[in-house]
Amino acid sequence: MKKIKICFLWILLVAGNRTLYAQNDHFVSDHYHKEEYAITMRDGIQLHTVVYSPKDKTTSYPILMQRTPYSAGPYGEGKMKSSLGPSPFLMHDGYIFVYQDVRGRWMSEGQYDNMRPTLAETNDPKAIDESTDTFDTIEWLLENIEHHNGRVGLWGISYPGFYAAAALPRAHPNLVAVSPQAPIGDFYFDDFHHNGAYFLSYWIATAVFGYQKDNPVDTAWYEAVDPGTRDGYQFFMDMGSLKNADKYYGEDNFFWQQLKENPDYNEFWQKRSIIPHLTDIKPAVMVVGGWFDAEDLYGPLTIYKKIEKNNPETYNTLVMGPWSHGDWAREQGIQTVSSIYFGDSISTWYQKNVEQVFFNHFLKGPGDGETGLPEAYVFDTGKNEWTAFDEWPPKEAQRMDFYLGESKKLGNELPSGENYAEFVSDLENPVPYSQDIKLNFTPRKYMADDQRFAARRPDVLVFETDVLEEDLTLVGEITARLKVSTSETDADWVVKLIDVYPGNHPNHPYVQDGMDLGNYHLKVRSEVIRGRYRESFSDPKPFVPEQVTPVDFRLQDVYHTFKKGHKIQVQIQSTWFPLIDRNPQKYVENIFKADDGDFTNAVHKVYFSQEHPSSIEVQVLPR
Ligand code: PG9
Repeated sequence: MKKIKICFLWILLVAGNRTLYAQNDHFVSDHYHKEEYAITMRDGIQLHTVVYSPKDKTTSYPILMQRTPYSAGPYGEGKMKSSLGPSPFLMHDGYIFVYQDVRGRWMSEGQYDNMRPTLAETNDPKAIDESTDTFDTIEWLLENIEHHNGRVGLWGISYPGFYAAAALPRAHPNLVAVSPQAPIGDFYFDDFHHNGAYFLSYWIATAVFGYQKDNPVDTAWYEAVDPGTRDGYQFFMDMGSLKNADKYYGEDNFFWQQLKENPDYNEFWQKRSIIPHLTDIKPAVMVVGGWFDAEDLYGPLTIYKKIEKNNPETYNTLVMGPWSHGDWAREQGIQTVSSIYFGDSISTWYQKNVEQVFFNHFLKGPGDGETGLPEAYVFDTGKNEWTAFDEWPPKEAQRMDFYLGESKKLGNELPSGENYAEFVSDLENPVPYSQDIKLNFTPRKYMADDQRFAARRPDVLVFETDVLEEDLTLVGEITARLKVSTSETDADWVVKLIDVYPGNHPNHPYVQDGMDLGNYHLKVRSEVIRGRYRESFSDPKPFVPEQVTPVDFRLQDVYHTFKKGHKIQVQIQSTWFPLIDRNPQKYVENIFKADDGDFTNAVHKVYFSQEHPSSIEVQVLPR
């Protein structure tokens, strides 16, 4: 395990890179020639494909492709794909860049399918999935594009990250390097649901994307349909039950219909997960994600771990940085999420020292496993430094349990005596997920927001350690093990793990207006479970009123040092609005179809006694 700091040398280089980025538009026109093709798949469907080839024909180049539902262009001349274009390092290096509208999207023919299920073995030569479409595209490119060196790479962020991962099963032999970045792994645990709770904030994305071929992806939904307010909290409160959302969606918005008709983790969602198919992987893989990625955090971590488990011989690496969704692909000097500053030029450093090294090695260089990159480059969001691990999570990690206790205490000892804390979960006054809730596309920056406002609400239970006398570093997965009861028959449970800064913590120049870092409550990790799924995501069960019930669930990995002088805090609540929809708290068959009259307040209890202990299980790195 090697620790590295981003040295100030990079400040100088970044200055250079900024002009590098500024050249993008002219650089593309000056150095790349653009062609558009309709490539025929094995079942006769044609996919719109845009190819940018270097004008310098004196040498050959690898192909680096991205498959996307967000339009491959035509875009204007001189402008390669906008926010998800390649880094300027790769652009200057010289590649044949390819962008493709996936089946059924934009200028490609065929029927779109959300997270198209990966084919089971079949003898049907015309059977298709995203892997066969990628295979057929690569075959055509190798046959018809000149000056390639026979090697193909594939990458993409978010949904395009899913298409990169979906090409891994039965990959084309010339596909030698794949980088799924913030990939969707499973729509039931990424983006739209978190442990069964519906991410209402995604509701807008569904409307905007629409998943119809001609839906203008850049039409701001709340400009197209007057919501009557810009206040996201108020808009969703006024909406009431999810079934009232129909008036904003067209009946033909099949994505919304899919969400409404499949509230449980049923076969519809299960067959769309890429996770079970990550076996017999041949290409080299580099998975990239952000610790504060509000959309796809399950995907990168689960895809990396599954490939590692199923394919020990495959080159498979992980990069997890202090980023929200897709930050690493954008050049920005200062890396902050909410008011937390992580460093300068972190994305530029990654693009030059990690991503460019990975692709050049496998697409231009020796192509063996000796890239010089570590198994896992992981950023400590407490110390603001990268660590190179030789496995993730690190094998030296040790389990530690933090028990909830009386007087709001959080400690490593099993509590004694009988005790619990209770609160009224008032659905007319749900706990906001942030203090800044706009009616926007999706809340991409909330995951490092200050949580003081929540800690001071009567419907948020707070437990915290004494001031730490030495640093404590958490790595890997976290498990919440709660003992709860409710006066009603359904409930959501939200757990937030928080780093409480000292009252005199110094500020930095990038603190958001009006914010002060003294006593900042940094949300290191948070997660929710819809209580009906506590035993199974496929088989929901109501609660028995007032019966003490275990609710265990996973919070995604972290790498965070709680420094000496800080405190570790756990917050527990049952609403998180409008990040997730409100649970009626009265058990109904399908919450997407609940009536407004089904919503009822409830008294919830969390127990922390010897007989019914509640705890947070973490993994710590020995000092
Ligand atoms: N994973 C993100 C997303 C998927 C579907 C709808 C809305 C957002 C993304 O691709 O950005």
